[in-house]
Amino acid sequence: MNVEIAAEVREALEAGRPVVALESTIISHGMPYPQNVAMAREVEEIVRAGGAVPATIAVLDGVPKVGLSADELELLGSAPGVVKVSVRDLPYVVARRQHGATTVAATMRLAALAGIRVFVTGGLGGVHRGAATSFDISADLTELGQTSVAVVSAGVKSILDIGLTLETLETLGVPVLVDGSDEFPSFYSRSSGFAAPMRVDGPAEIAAVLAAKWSLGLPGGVVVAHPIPAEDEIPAGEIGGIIEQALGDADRLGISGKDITPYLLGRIVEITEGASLTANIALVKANARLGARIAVETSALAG
Ligand code: PSU
Ligand code: MN
Repeated sequence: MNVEIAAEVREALEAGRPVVALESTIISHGMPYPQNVAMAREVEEIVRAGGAVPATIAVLDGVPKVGLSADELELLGSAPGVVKVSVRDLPYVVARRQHGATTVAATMRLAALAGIRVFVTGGLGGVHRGAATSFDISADLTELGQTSVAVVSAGVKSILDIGLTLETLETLGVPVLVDGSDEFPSFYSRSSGFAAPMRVDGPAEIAAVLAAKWSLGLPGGVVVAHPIPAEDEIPAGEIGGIIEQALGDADRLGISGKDITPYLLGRIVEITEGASLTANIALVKANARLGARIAVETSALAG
């Protein structure tokens, strides 16, 4: 597949300087316009301020791109008909020369093709509640099992079955690190009721785990769970009922498959009258700060 890497990103990679990949489904399908575009720009700025080069990844006119311009971010955030692209969708949007916003899975794959090892997002996909009958398990997990990229997120939302998601990651051999906490976080909340599979404290320790994994010849991803800052969190007790309400609405409307996650994200923003969006933006920014530091430590170790 022909992947177009922006000059700035290519130069940084060739020189061994830190680069952080960023996904685009969060822009096109995860947040409303215009907050989505503002978030995308600010996150790139945060990565730069942290000493790394940002590389937002998407498919534009059928070309997978690593590193986007401001106009391209605007287009992804505002144009109608941008396709949500997981790994299975990549060949189709490329062949049809469409615009696609890449999920965690597709972004990981394109980041790895470009040689990027650190990727920042908000939340991961996982095992959906009711997966025993729906079989709805995000391809993000499959990809984490095989593609050697570290994904910084605020954990997984309880729109998913968090316990089954953690079990599946264990089966796939994916280390799940939690930065600075003994509990796995649930996106809006610092708590989830599930213990941290592996606690780490700070970017140097995280970079050491990544280096150890890949130097042992263990391919595949690493989940770096970064709890939302305490001042931005929505307590689990508060968001729990809202998530139940959104899940009930999705059920009534018969929404399933690739549409379910975007629907739930949008519905939760509506029900909370924007409070969930404020928390979502805050956690992505915090993840970008951590991700840049991990990329800096990782390139220092490699150099
Ligand atoms: N979870 C969030 N925000 C998001 C997503 C998940 O809190 O924006 C997006 C990511 O792009 C993730 C995708 O990779 O949804 C998972 O979709 P699915 O469950 O259809 O695989
Ligand atoms: Mn799914």
